Amino acid sequence: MTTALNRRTRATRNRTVSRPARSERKQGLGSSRTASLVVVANRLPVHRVGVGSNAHWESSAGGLVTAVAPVMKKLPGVWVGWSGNDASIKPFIHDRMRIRPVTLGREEVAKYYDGMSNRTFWPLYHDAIRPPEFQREWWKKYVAVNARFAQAAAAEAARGDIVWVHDYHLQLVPAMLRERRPDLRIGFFLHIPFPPEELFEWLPWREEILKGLLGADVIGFQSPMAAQNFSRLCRHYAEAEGTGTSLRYEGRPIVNRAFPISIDFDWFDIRAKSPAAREGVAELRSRLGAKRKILLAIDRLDYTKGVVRRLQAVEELFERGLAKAEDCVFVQIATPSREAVAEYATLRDEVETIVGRINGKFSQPGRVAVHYFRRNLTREELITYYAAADVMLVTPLRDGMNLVAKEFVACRSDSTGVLVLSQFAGAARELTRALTVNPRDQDHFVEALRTALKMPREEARMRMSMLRSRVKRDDVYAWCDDFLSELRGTK
Ligand code: ADQ
Repeated sequence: MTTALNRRTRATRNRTVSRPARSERKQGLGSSRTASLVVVANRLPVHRVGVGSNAHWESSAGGLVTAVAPVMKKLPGVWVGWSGNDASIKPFIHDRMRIRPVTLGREEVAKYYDGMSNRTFWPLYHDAIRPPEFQREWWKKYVAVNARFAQAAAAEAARGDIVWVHDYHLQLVPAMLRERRPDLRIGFFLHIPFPPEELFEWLPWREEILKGLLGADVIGFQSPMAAQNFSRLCRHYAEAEGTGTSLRYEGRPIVNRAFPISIDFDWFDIRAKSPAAREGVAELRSRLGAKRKILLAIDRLDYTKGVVRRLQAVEELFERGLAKAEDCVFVQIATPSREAVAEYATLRDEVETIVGRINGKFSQPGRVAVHYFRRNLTREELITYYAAADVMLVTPLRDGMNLVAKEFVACRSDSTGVLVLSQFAGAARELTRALTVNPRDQDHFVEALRTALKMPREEARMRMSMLRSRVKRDDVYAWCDDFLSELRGTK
């Protein structure tokens, strides 16, 4: 009943942005029609698989795609992004979405993506967990590539359309797009944290970045703290005026506030309850050892996710005899990520060394202490793991939100399972019934693991059902609706 109602509500919401006729797409036409949506993101929501006549496009996994793709399927529009290789590809339709590829050459990928995006912005915006690097050559390419994305978006958008730019790769696009197309409503959403003044000030191009973002009408962050950091910096470096959540810049009003991203709760919930998923869970549990408690972690293999600290806490748990391989197993699933960047290769070696060390010390015949899988899983496999685990460890050192925490909650339809969550994940602000930890405080971390493993069933159930109500209510559709209605000015 509730699900049917939700679907109806969503269908109504989604009708507010409808696809224009093909002929209307040309710039300058369609002033009386409902505005369409153009999403601009570094990557396309699809990737090429197979070779020769078997080659085709498939939908991709990952934070942004997971969040926006379900909405885009119901809000027909255009997605502008890089295809992931240097081939020049014509626009095409995939799963009812128009795809407009942006071509990047090898040198551009090395400087704009591996360099400026992943070795400057990524570490700088994540508390400088690794030292950010600043190179003028990377910056030049970042500017040039941002201009190409802005040009592609300008060409795709009809008069008065809504353009939604995503993430740290494209922070100059809002202002570049406004310069070309002042008729558009432009939104920007940052999926990662926005740093405090004392870190952001390191950036040699700090004013350019702030002014680039200020080209948007609505600037969304994962947390109020990020929005406040931005606001303070804009007043200081860009001569903007205003408060924590609304600014004035060059005579225009700008909304800058938190829009915490979420997941398609019902999608996970329905699949996790299916007979196929239940069978998968039973099989997985019997393979891992029917009576063993399963501790689970699923992340991109990234230094912000705290994989090493987590393994050290698990190691101590075994070392102090608080858990034994006979009755407890830790499963770490890690998606390979950014392997062209040196820090990521080093991290992989470090993780593999610790896993080997723990297993060398604590595994028993037929009872491996840590199962480590460095690979991509299908959504169905992920759901099986989420639904089978007793304790889920989501313990990043810093994370904009973390969708894994919310996916786990959505997969626990019987309200079992305990979530251990880092206070430095954006999700901790909403998921207050999780056991929160400071992942750098190992005593506290080990204690939280012990508490999670021993938590009485009733307490776990009470906590999980509150977590589920929260994620169900504030799902990805609510997030999208909130952002887009703010952008349309209909809030
Ligand atoms: P990410 O850093 O990529 O995203 P996260 O929010 O955890 O992080 O999303 C990861 C997604 O990848 C999840 O949907 C998860 O299911 C999937 N995934 C993880 N491991 C996988 C595996 N082995 N196989 C298949 N799928 C896997 C960025 C920010 C986050 C923010 C999101 C969305 O860093 O803080 O939550 O964007 O805004």
